[in-house]
Amino acid sequence: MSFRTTASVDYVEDVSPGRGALPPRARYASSDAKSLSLNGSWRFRLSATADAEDDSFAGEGYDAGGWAEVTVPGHWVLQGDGAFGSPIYTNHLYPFPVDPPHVPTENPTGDHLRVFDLPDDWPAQDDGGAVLRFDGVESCARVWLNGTELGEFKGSRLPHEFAVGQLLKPAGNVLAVRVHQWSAGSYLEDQDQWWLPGIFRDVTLLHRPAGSAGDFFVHASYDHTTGEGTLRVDSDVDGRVSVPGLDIDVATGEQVTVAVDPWSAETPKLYDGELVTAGERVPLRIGFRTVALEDGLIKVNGKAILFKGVNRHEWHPEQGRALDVETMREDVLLMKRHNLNAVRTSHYPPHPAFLDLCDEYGLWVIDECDLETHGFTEQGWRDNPVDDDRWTPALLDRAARMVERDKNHPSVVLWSLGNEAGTGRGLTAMAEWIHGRDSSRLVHYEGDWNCRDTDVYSRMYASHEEVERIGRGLDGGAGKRRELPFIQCEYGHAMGNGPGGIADYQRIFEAHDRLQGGFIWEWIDHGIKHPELGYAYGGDFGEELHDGNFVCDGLIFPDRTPSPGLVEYKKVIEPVRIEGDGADGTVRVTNAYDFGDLSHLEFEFSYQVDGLPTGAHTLAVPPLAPGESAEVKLPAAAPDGNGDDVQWTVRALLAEDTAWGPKGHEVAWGQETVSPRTAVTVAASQRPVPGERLITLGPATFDARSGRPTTICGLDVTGLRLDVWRATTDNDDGASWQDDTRYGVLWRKLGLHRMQHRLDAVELADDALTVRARVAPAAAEVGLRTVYRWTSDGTRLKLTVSVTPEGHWTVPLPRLGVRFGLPADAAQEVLYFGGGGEAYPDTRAASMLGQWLPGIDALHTPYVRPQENGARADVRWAELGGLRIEGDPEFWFSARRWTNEQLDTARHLTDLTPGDTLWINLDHGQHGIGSQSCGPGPLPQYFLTAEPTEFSFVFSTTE
Ligand code: IPT
Repeated sequence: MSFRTTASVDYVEDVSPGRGALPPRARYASSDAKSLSLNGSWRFRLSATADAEDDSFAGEGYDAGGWAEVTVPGHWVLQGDGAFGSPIYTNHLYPFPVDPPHVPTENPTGDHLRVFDLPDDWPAQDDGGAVLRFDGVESCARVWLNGTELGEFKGSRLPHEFAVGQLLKPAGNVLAVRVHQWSAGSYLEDQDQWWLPGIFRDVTLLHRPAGSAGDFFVHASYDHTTGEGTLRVDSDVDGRVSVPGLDIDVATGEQVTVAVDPWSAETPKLYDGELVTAGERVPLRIGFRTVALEDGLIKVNGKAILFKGVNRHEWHPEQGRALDVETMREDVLLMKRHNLNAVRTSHYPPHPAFLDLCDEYGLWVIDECDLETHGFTEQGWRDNPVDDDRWTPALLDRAARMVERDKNHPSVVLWSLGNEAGTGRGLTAMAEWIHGRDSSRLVHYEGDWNCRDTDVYSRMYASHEEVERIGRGLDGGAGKRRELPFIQCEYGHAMGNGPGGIADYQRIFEAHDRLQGGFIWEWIDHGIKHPELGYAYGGDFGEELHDGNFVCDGLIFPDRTPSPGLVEYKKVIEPVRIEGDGADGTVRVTNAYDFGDLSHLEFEFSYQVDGLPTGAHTLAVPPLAPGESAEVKLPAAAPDGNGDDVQWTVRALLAEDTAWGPKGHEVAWGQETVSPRTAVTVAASQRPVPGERLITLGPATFDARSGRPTTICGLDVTGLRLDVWRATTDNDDGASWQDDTRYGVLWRKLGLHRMQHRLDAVELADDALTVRARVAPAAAEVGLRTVYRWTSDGTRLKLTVSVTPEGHWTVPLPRLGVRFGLPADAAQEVLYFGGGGEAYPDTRAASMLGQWLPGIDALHTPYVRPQENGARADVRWAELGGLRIEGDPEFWFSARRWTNEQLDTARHLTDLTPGDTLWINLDHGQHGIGSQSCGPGPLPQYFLTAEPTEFSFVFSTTE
């Protein structure tokens, strides 16, 4: 005999999308109909299973006085100081046994209760109805109003509405919502992010007056050959559509064509209009634009566009996916200020207000459906819901809820079926339905490389070489795919330090028409603010399965501070190219916008000598049309550098305030060296003088036994030696599924983090102190024969390091240089002439030469999981604590209050505590960064190959 005691919760494991909700419809931000926000504090009771409590709490008169409270919108696991369970991060693995549609018995269930009164001015019962709207609940909810059950639904990041008019009372309405963390829907929501149950988007009661608007579809196209826009608003409820700015006043369903300014991400022209039905006035914001697949290209308004995009998850370090509008605006402003023009809403439709902002400020959007079944990859995609007809209604429901909600946004140019869901009939059904419902946009899905259902060939993390091949049309593939444009819906994995190599991708994108750009993975680190750990990531809440800090892979830190990766990306995708062409005093300016000219920019020009600007000039640049270039003569002759570097810098700045950036905001820049410095020479005129324990040479003393400097120019120096180790970055370590070129792993295996320094000789000659050593890891034949040669002219001290690899080196070096310690209080800041901001060989596009004065702490980039960071490129000289260091050639500079080894073992930022030594690295070379935490490693040209090398530094006292 078998029986179940839980009949009342069968819906949780039902593959259907739900019961009782109204059909999906267009979403609009406001209208003259009344609405009541039900956000705020709700009574809350958490149960361990779906059926632990009966539904009596939903009845009127229930006393929930003893319950806890939570804030709606919110996730209960992020509230109550741990009393309500904790977040789980698994990446693509389901955190429960894969037996669809079944979910665990242990199914955290949150009963939410809210009692509300209608405002005094709420219309009377007989004036139409009312609708209760949930904008997002994870993952399954059952709803009651005043004791009457309204229904239940799944589809976490999609809206659900219920008709409630007949149930409302003027006062004391009881709204009860039972939310289950796990449901059949969870199988469709296996996105790489935290599992966060709760009512995490708004709950709103909407009055629906008699004759109010139903669903409506704003069709607003643009004909670039005539400059005219065509508007037609199809509406379930008849009415009129007016656009005063265009003298439009037509009936719904009626088409009108007038001259308009088109909408684009660069020129987000919106016309205010209104849809007026018998019972409601709905403000419209209309953008005219036409999206088409033409000549194998994605064209908007007749022009092929280039996506300079990013994947955006919704994230806030304290609120999780419950974002307020100001946070959304911050994202959009940051994107616009960093030259991004596109967002993929990975991997679900965002809060609708985000799309309003994209319309307003101008961003191309790939709106992605709330669908991912990635965990089925573990079983060869067997039982994948997207290839099982029983699930198709749920998939179609999700597609419809996205398209109907978001169809009136001009910013949305592509619909995406979802992410990482394999292939199957359900996806085809979604694509067919979307194509049929909205022929004005294209359909995207990455998971099917044959592009059976899609209008664009999309891939993720393809190598430079493969992208180039695709660009040349040499990628083979099925017939249909050959005709399609290509995008990388994910590339440049921004986990930790990186991504590297994005400038190289951009060059390839720009070289081939078929390549229409890409979307960096991803926008923000999903770190959770944590009292002891700073920011928590996978495993920090005791999850039995987790993927560590793979959830922290954004271009901005959890607190939305831009990481160096975003600064690099801004430079790589800048819409104006400013390049020198040698010594003849001209600069080449190219307009890399798709639509706009350069009239909104002003150009500023200056020379700098030894990194110090010699005065600013304006540069007259013609208002070039997209794609055009001009050679512009520099308005002044270069100053004489007298042996110092001379560069020019040209900056393109906003000429006026815009919606997203103030006048003077830097959009693009270019820099070129006109004449290089002559490196400092030191005559080796001094003889090292041996003492009992110390050797003196010019301004330095050395330990006689080890040959190591103990003081240089009066500063105590410790531990100076060759250094090849860096605290491996996430991109060095690579993802576990990557091939055998994960150098972070190979370096550690070889022992480069535990190099032994054997002293072979300390030699005193008339003109030099020479220290010979061999630097090598235990158990290996490879080593680096190292010679430190010290000379001095009496005031200055020169160190020349020669390194000769021995044995058979099969890996590049992480870094190559010297490191040493200074007393912790020796310096609080460093003045240097070199590249500003963090840079590595393949992340140095944004490194602008100049004199910079960062504090020591500002030289540390706070990656959520500590790792190598903060190097400054092309440093000619640096001064700190009264010590001046000049390099020949230029060097990489880092300073930190802990050792590389301490950095290497730290798991969280809070593990790093300043010690009594300030550690300086002067590097001749650094290995590239690449993107191997989820993509290809560094390109060969960024390898730091072990080969015979010599470099030198000159130490002196600052003047
Ligand atoms: C790819 C996913 O689409 C994305 O959600 C995220 O997990 C990203 O990788 C890595 O951070 S899937 C990957 C296996 C290529």
